[in-house]
Amino acid sequence: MSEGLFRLPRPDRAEIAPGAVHVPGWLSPDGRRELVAACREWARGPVPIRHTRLPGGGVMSVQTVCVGWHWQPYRYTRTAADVNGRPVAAFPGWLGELGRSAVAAAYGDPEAAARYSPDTALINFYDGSARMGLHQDKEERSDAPVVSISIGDSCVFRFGNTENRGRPYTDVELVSGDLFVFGGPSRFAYHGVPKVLPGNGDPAAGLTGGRLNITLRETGLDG
Ligand code: MD3
Ligand code: FE
Repeated sequence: MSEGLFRLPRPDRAEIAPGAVHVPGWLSPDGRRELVAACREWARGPVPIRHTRLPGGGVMSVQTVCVGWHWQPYRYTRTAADVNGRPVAAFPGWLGELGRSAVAAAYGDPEAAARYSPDTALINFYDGSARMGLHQDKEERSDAPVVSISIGDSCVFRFGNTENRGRPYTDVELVSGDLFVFGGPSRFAYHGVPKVLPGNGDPAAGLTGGRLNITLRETGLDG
């Protein structure tokens, strides 16, 4: 049987912009299942997953839980003053290893991989109607890459420019298991998730509905 008859070809690796590399299907089914299980534990506590409150009084449609450092608009802290005041879960060594293997896969650069030392993970859960508007991530004091892993329902990911929320931007479909690494000139680009695509989730990974995204970052903060 020729799988080419039944599956659209997906490239091994695609550089969407300088330093922005998409690696379709990077995380194995077992890796997805284990990562979903870890995220479920973090979602329970010590700081439960929540809809982040915005300073203007709104709440994000996405639900987020943090590991290593707690992000709230627009800073990182060790304790979650906006949730329950507790210290966030420690950033485990295996998650740093996952980040280094992701950088190696995206860039094919063993030295860039070896020096990557993420100290925070933001875990975002999208139900079918959640979205994330175009924004930049600027709270980190490091220009190290951001590693993003998607599991569950697919989405439209919008990758913009570093100047403003407008065009030009590129829309990319992210599927369960896909890796995206944003470094170099792409590190401070605007980006967002305008749409989750229903009904093509990943039950084998333990997600019957919705989309999970895990981003690893270096905060550049100490202590
Ligand atoms: C490009 N999350 O948590 S991941 C976020 O799918 C966030 O949940 C989206 O944007 C999500 O801040 C997009 C891809 C991503 C994450 C961080 C980036 C792309 C990025 C930082 C700089 C440039
Ligand atoms: Fe972001």
